[in-house]
Amino acid sequence: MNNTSIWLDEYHKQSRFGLNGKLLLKKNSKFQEIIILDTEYYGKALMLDGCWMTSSRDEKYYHECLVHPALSSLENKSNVLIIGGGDGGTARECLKYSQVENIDLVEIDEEVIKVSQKFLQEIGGFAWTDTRLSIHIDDGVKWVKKIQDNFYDVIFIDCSDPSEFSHLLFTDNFYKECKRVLTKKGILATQSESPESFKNLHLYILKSLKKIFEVSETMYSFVPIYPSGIWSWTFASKHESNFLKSDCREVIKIEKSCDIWNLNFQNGALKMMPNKILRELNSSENDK
Ligand code: SPD
Repeated sequence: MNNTSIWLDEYHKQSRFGLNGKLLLKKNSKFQEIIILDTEYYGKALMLDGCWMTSSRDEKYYHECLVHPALSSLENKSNVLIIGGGDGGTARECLKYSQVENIDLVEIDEEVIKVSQKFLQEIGGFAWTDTRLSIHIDDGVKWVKKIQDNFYDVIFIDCSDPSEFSHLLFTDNFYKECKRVLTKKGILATQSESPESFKNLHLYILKSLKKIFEVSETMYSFVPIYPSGIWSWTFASKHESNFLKSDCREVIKIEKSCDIWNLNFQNGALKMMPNKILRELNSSENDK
């Protein structure tokens, strides 16, 4: 790759978000086009099939919000499943908890892991060598189908937007399977897209989880490099008591290790549902 700076844009609904930097890698895996751009402001950024996935500067906005509401509130958190998460950021945040004993990271595209280990070390970092982490190259939907009932304390869905190979992660059937394999008080935590740039999909996810689980809550914050910037994470459980209420001896230590998340931030972010989403969520329409 040469040394000249280029602009790379993610196109979304007649808008585009671009980063300027040096192209470190551009290749096609079995599943998608993978690009690494070295930018001055956002650090190294990963683009998959034309969509920005993460960057060393802004990844914490995403990974901390996905992981800590669930893990800080669960009494039992020894057994964790991450679906997707090939850049290692979600695993890194989970491994901050001493009670986490096992993480199965199930990523469909091995190349994403290899590229992240090579170019995005500041994201996955020590997680890749932690013996509590087991990597499985597999389809997350198929993986969950093979798992026995009541097995995982937490499931994190750390996926890209729906595509040919990831759309089944956004279905009622898959959410029901997740519910089956979760322990009694277990939590499903998923990125739930943007209320602005993916409004219909966002509503679909929220409505599905609300219908399938006994309790679900959505948290809003921002991920600067994603379309429209505003993003969401939704948490769901079969068990209502203490849902998302911090119950963790390590919480002060965890808060100190985070750049974005803390309990106050979380409490505010859980109250940020825009009125138009609230209204539609409570209406009967279900438009994917
Ligand atoms: N529009 C991009 C949505 C991507 C969400 N997942 C990002 C993966 C970071 N680990």
